[in-house]
Amino acid sequence: MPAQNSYLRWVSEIATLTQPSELVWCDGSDAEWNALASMMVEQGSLIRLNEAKRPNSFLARSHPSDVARVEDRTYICSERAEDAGPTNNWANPSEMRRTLDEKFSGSMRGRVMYVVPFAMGPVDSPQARFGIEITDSPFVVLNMHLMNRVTRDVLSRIDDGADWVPAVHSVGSPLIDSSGATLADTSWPCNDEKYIVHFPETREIWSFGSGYGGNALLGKKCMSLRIGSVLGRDEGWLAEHMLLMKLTSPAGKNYHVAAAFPSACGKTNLAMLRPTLPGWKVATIGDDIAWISKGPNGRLRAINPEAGFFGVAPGTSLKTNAAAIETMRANTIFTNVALTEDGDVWWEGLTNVPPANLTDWRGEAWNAASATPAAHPNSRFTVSLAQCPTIDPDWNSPQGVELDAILFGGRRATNVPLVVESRDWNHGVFMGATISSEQTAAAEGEVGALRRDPFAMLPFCGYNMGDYWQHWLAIGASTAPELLPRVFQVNWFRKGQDGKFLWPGFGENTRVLEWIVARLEGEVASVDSAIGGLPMISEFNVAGLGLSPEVMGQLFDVDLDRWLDEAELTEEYFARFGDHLPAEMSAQLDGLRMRLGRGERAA
Ligand code: GTP
Ligand code: SPV
Ligand code: MN
Repeated sequence: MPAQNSYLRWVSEIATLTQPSELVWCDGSDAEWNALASMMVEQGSLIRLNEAKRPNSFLARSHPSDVARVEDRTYICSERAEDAGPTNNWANPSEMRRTLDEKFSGSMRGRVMYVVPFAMGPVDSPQARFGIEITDSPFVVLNMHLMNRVTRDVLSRIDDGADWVPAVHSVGSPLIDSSGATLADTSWPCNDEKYIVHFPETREIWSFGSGYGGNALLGKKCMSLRIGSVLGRDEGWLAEHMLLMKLTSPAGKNYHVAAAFPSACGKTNLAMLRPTLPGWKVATIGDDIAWISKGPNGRLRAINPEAGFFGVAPGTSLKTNAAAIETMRANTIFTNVALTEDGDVWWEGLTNVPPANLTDWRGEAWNAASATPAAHPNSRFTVSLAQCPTIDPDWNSPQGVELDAILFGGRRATNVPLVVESRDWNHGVFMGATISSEQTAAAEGEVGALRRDPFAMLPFCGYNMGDYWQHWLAIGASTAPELLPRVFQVNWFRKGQDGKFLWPGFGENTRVLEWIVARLEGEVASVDSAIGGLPMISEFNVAGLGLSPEVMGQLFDVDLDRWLDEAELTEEYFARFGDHLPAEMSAQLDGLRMRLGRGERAA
């Protein structure tokens, strides 16, 4: 890791390599925000939204080829290929350094190089980590103002000896070519060739060619998850793709819940849940990333390292997520949503009927008869956590919150019941390790294809996934069982024969949380099934939902043959990890098969 003060040398090395025309040290101030936003509006790369309807808010339209994370261009360059493991793209670090040298050489010519010091987590938290992102994208700087704690304080901490992660980002579109000729700028500069690169041993990040989301906001997936997971492995903590929330029961007792769902599978919705059952309250702490470590009393504590939301826009409405709608009332950056006639935003699902005379995310006129969606399926809003009406007053607490329950979920039309409780921690790790989910638009690839997404970390684990499972097992083994959070699997997405969701979801997910709390309090029994503890249907609160006994049966059905098929696929999947597969994972699979063979299912 770079030593004290070395950031000055690093900044000048990167400037020498990338040859920007100007260098700006950022401070995260409002003045900086206003100046950058106005400049981008003037250049035509941001559209200022109607001040009366959406104050201090902007729309960006990306290049149509730069709309999501690019997993096949994302690399983990550990010294040894096996330390990246079978689920990551590995590249030889010295070869990759040569490639990056070439790509970044002169890549900022004619552009401003911004140096953005940031903290992940409250600056004073023992769990906080510092980083410096160098970028040639003012759009990235604006987004980082909302997503991270951008402050010069970080530089003083580094001066005092704190560790930090260097992160270099270039859109890869210089404005002066190698012969010195000036090139025209575009409203969303990027490069056809993209590299999102991590060096886990030296804890460095290099990102080239994309300006979108997690590809470019390097504090997010690159630092807080890929590099974060490596730091966690080495230092005994966990960096997770999880929402974080406080749930208050009608009895006034608080429970902290973390939940890992794959990208675009409902973390933001659950984090801002509006309970439909009287007396329940939800307070939001985070919607994407949790850093979990053992506190002085042995219990697991979590912080949200981020300071903002980068949420999926389509499907977000007053009905599905009123708190999100309220959060983005002002001071918000929208990317790839549609623009209304009066300078506001729209996306599929915001209202049933689209307003007339929309402009789609590509800047083309759009109406309800158009063949393509008005907003890109991975269009997003960037906004500060502080604006969320349901934000937990403790979201900034340096100590974080003690976890009572961990949920694993995914999008599964079949097989996986609405909720199942793990038998114990190790079984919970097995549940996390075997998550499959239908792919969403959050990354390039075939939407809908079922894929393994262990711990919802498939695209985000910075080291061998088998070793990561071992790390989870070790955290459990070193903690008294009664201090550990209880682990559950949930699935809001099971479908009936008609192809429709069986479960109303959203606010009604309170009912699942109610059952989970009743389990934590020992107030209800669970029914032992081959895959874990299921609710007794008679004790699961669906009052007023009008679900037929048949639907209830389907929601909780455990089909033994289909689960034996799943077990077969799990065995094949596990085999990919070779020596890195913890023996405990094989033992868990054997246990599952034995219980399935005995025909254990819900009563
Ligand atoms: P990333 O930000 O990509 O990590 O994802 P996220 O998990 O925060 O995604 P988000 O909460 O934005 O997921 C949104 C998608 O989940 C939309 O398609 C929603 O309609 C869907 N969704 C969320 N909750 C529910 C639910 O309870 N039932 C159903 N059927 N869909 C849901
Ligand atoms: C995800 O894809 O899981 C996100 C969005 O949260 S991005 O930050 O672009 O990765
Ligand atoms: Mn995410």
